[in-house]
Amino acid sequence: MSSDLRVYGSKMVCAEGTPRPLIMGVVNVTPDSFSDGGRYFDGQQAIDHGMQLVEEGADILDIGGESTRPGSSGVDEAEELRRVLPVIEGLKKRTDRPLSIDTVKPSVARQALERGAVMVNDVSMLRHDSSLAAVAAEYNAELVLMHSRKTPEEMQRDIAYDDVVTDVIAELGAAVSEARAQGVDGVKIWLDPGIGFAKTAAHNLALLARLPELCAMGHRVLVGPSRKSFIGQLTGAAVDDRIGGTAAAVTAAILHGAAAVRVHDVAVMRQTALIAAGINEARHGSQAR
Ligand code: PMM
Repeated sequence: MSSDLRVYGSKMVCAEGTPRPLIMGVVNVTPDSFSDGGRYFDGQQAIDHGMQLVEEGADILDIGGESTRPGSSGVDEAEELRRVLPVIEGLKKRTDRPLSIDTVKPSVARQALERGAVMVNDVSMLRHDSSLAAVAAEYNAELVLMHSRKTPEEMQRDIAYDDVVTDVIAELGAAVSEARAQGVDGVKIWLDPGIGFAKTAAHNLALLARLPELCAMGHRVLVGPSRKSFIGQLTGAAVDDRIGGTAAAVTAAILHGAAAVRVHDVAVMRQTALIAAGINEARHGSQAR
């Protein structure tokens, strides 16, 4: 299986040659992440967890050392590096699956790319430090620009949009221009609506319902609804019990054009994604007749 997402992601081609969305498995090396905080804080546990996700069918592993849970404050660079680098090195030895680094810091991205990561996942959409784009360009890495406002500590306060979908598209558009100006090739850019980042439940639902408008920007779209609060708000389910709600959101995202989903429960979401992709294909097939 190729670790080159230009081939693997852009044409959405799986090993069997069938178009299908990609599954990004989450490897959080943090004591306090939203849904799995502390579980894989130890480096070896995080590596083993990543390998478990590969066995379950993850196409990409996203490794993060800084929690983005609403209300959380950041970690310093040295601590973030201490958390993620051994995990990237360990996973790189054990799998050829593409590795993504979930960071807002250019220095962390650089060190991760040096050790073989091929994707940078920036939840600040270049607002934290726009030179992150130059680092991605230098390594010819994939770059995820995820929509958010403010910092995780403050993002759920005073949330206001004129129209959440048009505002998210405009703000992502500005980030794309910045990334391009810093040398990132357009085909390397992925967009993410940032489910749960400066959004109410209604905003998240609107973004999922109108995802085709975001897809029309011409970049591959990644969506990360996994276990998030809006599922709890709609269903009353506790964070560990949101697999059904996550599957529904994954289905909606894929039916509406997502090229990849970022999830914790890889085996179940892979099955979910394959059914949604099959329905997409059937729809296109029936249009052709
Ligand atoms: N969500 C979280 C962290 N990183 N990255 C992208 N691209 N999209 C997301 O939705 C996203 C992300 C927070 O979720 P977690 O703490 O449960 O991993």
